[in-house]
Amino acid sequence: METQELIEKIGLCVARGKVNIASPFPKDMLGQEGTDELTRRALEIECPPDKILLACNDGMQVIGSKFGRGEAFVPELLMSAKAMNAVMAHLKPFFKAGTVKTKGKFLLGTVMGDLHDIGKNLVSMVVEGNGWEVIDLGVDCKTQKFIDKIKENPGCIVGLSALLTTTMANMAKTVEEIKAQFPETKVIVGGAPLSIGAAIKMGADGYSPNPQGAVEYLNNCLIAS
Ligand code: B1M
Repeated sequence: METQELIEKIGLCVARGKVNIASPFPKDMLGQEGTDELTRRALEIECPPDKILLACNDGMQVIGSKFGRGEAFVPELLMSAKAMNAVMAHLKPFFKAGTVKTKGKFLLGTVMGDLHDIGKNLVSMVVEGNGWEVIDLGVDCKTQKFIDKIKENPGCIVGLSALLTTTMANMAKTVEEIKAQFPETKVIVGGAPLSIGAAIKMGADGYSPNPQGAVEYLNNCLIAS
């Protein structure tokens, strides 16, 4: 396979969620190589890692948009995220070596009192898959935990997730405290009980109902800065 063909195939496998040759998903790609094998091969023939990453971002864009339009669902998104992670595992050494630069740091956590993390983990994977370094603080994060980590990571963008109507109040307090101590720090919120109105009311800079929207918000922050 030519270099360009290989790169395009990797992007397609991300969009379709094809992780490796053994993966039974998606059915129509049974027995075909996935992102794992293709990325290894691409790097062996010295494909530029940043070109591979760009193709993957396009692939994530495809599945993210489908998800946004209701044409793809959580399992497909998870498979694409998994396929993307398989690429990232191969590209990680290049990130560490500085050959490929991450776009910035995204500090992400589920707010205090809330143990739901499936959506947050999805956001984490998709954002990481789009070239950001994600610092995942986990679940039940007290405001102070965010404050401490912002101090350690100047310039980061913060993401808060909440799944319970009751923990939205904790989210609002966390946003308020972050904004009081770090007025320049951008905060995006998300999670099932949230809405754009609730996000504005609590003083957040951004809101997204899905991972792809979070990526778009982050990428727009880059353009604006
Ligand atoms: Co709970 N739970 N749960 N739960 N749980 C809900 C949320 C609930 C709606 C169920 C119901 O009653 N119908 C309800 C909340 C009601 C409300 O407040 N309005 C509820 C409740 C009440 C509870 C408990 C209180 C139950 C109890 O103990 N009596 C309890 C609370 C525990 C706690 O947190 N303190 C509880 C516990 C649990 C489990 C631990 C059993 C488990 C969580 C396991 C885990 O996460 N590791 C669980 C689950 C699985 C659910 C449901 C069934 C599924 C949630 C989920 O993962 N959805 C949920 C019912 C439902 O949603 N149908 C329910 C899939 C996930 C991909 O979607 O998280 O929305 P979501 O994430 C989306 C978007 O919201 C967005 O992107 C994701 C992908 O599209 N998004 C962001 C999320 N964060 C974002 C951040 C962003 C941007 C986008 O930027 C920063």
